[in-house]
This record gives sequence, structure tokens and C-alpha cells, in this order.
Amino acid sequence: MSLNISEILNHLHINDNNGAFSTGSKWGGGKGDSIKTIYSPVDGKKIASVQMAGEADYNTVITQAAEAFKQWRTIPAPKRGEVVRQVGEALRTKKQELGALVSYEMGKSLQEGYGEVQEMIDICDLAVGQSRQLFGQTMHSERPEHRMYEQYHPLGIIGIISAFNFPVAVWAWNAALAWICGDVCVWKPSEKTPLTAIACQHIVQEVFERNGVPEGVSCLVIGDRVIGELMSNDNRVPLISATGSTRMGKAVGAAVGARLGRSLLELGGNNAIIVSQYADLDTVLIGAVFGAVGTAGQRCTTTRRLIIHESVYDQFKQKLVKAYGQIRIGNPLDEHNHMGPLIDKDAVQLYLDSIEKCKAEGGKFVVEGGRLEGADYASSCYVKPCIAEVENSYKIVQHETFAPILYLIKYKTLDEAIELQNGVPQGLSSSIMTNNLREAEQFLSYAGSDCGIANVNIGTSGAEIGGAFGGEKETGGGRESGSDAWKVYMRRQTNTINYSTKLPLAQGIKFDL
Ligand code: UN1
Repeated sequence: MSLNISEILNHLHINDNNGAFSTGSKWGGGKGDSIKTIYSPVDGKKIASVQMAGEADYNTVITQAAEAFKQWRTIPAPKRGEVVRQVGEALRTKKQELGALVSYEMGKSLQEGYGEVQEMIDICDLAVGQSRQLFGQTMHSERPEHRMYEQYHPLGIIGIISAFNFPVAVWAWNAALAWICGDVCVWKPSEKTPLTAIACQHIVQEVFERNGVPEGVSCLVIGDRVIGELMSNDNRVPLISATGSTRMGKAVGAAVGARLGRSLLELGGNNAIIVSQYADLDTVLIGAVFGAVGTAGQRCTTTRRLIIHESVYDQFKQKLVKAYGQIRIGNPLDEHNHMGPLIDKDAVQLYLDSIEKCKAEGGKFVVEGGRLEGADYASSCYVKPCIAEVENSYKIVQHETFAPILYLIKYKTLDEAIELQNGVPQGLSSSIMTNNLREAEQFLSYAGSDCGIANVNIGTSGAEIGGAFGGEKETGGGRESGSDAWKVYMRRQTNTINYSTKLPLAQGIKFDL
């Protein structure tokens, strides 16, 4: 396939000026006065423009979604699964084009763009099987001739707020499961990456139309934080699944919590790899470098800290510095390059500010950062991945900077390393590189990593969808994708049925009339 962007846009039904919302076949808000132009961070060129939705648009969508829910919940779960299976098939046929658009709109490497679409396909496959396994338990009642069991019922409208860094996969993790659970979805994509979302809406719609799925089961609303606020405060939306910064998550969590709604938060990470003296340093190198510079450091699972044993510290530092010298930065659509741009110029500024803050606190850069200039970097969004020797306690090290800045920290004992790894406000992903069984088990024990994800001999990023994905502390506590993450998309009901001729009360209470 040739990477002709206008052909790809055509193929994915992206117009020059796109509507602000969609309930499936219907698109609206195409004539509004609030228009956003989307420029690619790859070359700084305009890709297309989108309308931004307002409150009236939002309400139109929610009304349609509520209608759709009444029908969709009546379709048997395995039949809903069959529709999701077809969504997975459609994604397979569009993997190249959608992956390329992810790369062009967001800036991640083409390989990672394809990988992101692969995650969508994988979650569809998982959801198909899950649609026959929405299991509740049965219990033995304490009363004679009674039966007790529990059921999982569809919840309703699921509001999905997604981030620019995984513009389509995180939506798919939520939507594929929500649909098989009998829910309908309203998706607010990041306003930085709405075009890939529009492409997904078209892909899903083709499948839904063929299957007679009601209008409103998959909805899209493109807007800024106002839409996120409307959703978070809306009693008609029982679950908000939000991915993004801790700041955003705290606002969403507070608004949803104030109405006692449910939220699934997947927020910032400050992920570390502990590099033990018992590690195979060549393996560590790949995991650490991919973890730190993959997606230009813009994954929530990006490796931000390397906690290295003092006996291998200098040796590993040298390997890293050498490896950083070989990283090819440039157009991510060129598969020869390892690393593309940051999402926009604001992100570059944050990266530059973080480097200054790190230096001010005493950080010593062993690989210098900086903005890349020149014709190949015309969008002004390309930066150099950098490495600094720091103390874990620095304010900037405690903070998640969404950029390729890697911090090195030295340790003496494993207890100390685990304390350093846990000694940040975030708790998403973590890893230990060691061939020592005792070390690995300690790291995975109750006294080990406090993160939602803890790995041995692989890095912090690149989690498979089969596991539950999410983290503790300021990461927000939510779990998405595999394992029993489906349960959050359903409401649970305990049922007790009396098939006797009497009415015995629980706890042996006597109440005779
Ligand atoms: C994210 O960055 O929001 O583990 C998600 C990973 C990917 C998902 C990251 N599977 O890096």
C-alpha cells in the first residue's frame, strides 16, 4: 500500500470539513461556527477540519443513545458478540489505512499505528468470547426451597473520554466490551485526534447497518472539555470511562462521584524498571529504550525511571547512551525511523520546561534533549529523547511529563529499589529485570510493586489486552480490557426466589400475624 494521505482519508470517509457528532448513520453539527483545523504533527500540514459540538448536539446524541439502549439490551449477548466479531473483521480489512492515519494524525511510528489497530482487533476477539461468559454466581440460600443467584444486566449509556496518545485502541477496549454487555457508547475523543475517531465511527457504522443495529448504539461527540463536563455531570450516563491526565481524572471523578455515578479512570503513570545486578543487560536495553522512546514517550505506560543497581549502573548507563545515539527520529510513516514527533508545540514546550526544571533541581543530563530543527522537522514538534541522572525525590521526577525524558536512579538493596519504585504518586506499570527468583517473587509480592501492572523481564509498556489494564493511586484505580474488566459495564443484581409454600424470614426472624 502506498502511503498517499489523501487516498487514505478518502478510503476512511474523512471529509475536508467533518460533522461534530454522529449517532450512527446520522451526522450533525456540520454547519456550526466552531471549527477546529487538525494539523499533522508529522509535517505540520492541515489534514482536515471538524466542527465542535455544543450542548444541544450533546443532548441530541444522549437522547438517541437512550432510545437505542432500550432495544440493544434485548438482543441476546452472543448475538451482540457476533456483531462485534464483524467489527473486528472490518478492522482487519482497514488495518493498514487506519494504522497509517493514527500515525499521521497522532505522530506515533507506523509500526505502532498498526499495533494500535491490532489491539482493537484483539479486544473484539476477546469480547466475542466474553459475550457467552457474562457469568454470575449461584449461592445456597439459608432458607428451605429458596434459590439465590446473581445476574449481570446491561448498565446503559457508557461515556468514553479518550486521550490523543492511543486515539482509537482505548475506545475500542471500552466499546467492544460495553456493546457485548448490552450497553450503548457515547465517545468523546481527544480534540487533538478526532479524525481517527471519525474513521472508526464509519467502520463501525457499516457493520452496524448491515446487522440492523439501532441508531445510537455507537455515538461520537467531538468537542472540548465542556462536552466532558456535560457527560460527567449527566445522570443519564451511569458510567464514565476516562483516560488522560490525573488532573482531568480528578475533575471527572469528582463530578461523577458527586452524583454517585460510576467512573473508570485510567490516568497518569510514572513507570519504572528496576535493573538488578542479576539482569541480562542486553534484554533490558531493548525493553528500556522501547519503553522510554516508543510513542515518543507519550504512553501512559512509558518507562520514565530506571532504578539501576549500583554494581551495573555505569556499565548500563554506557549501553544506554550508545543506544540513544542510534535512535532514528523523523517522519513516523517512514518505517526506518524509531521515533516520531510529539503531539503538538505545547507538548514540546512542556518537554523543554521539564528539562529546565530537572536541571534546576540538580539533574545531570547524560544525553541532552532539545527541539530538532530543519526541513525534516518542519512541524516543530520533533524533540531529542534524553536521559538525566536524578534523585527520585525531585518534584519533576514525581510528575508525569508526557515526553521522552528518562530518569536514572541508583540503588543498593532491593528493598530500597522497591521503595523508590513505589515512591511516586502514580501506580500504573512497573517491572523488574532479574534472573534471580527471590528478587522476582519479592517484587511481585504484597511487599513489592504497588502498581496495577508488575512485570518480570519485560518492560513497562506494551501490555496485552488479555490482562486487566489500569493502576492504583493517582492512576485512578480503573481496570479496562481483559480478565473480569467487563463487570464494570454491567449492573449486578442478586435474586432470591422462594418456591416453598411458606415465607421464612432471613436470619431466623419470627414474625407471625
Ligand atoms: C495508554 O498509553 O493509554 O501497554 C495505553 C501499553 C498499551 C496501552 C497503553 N497496550 O503500552
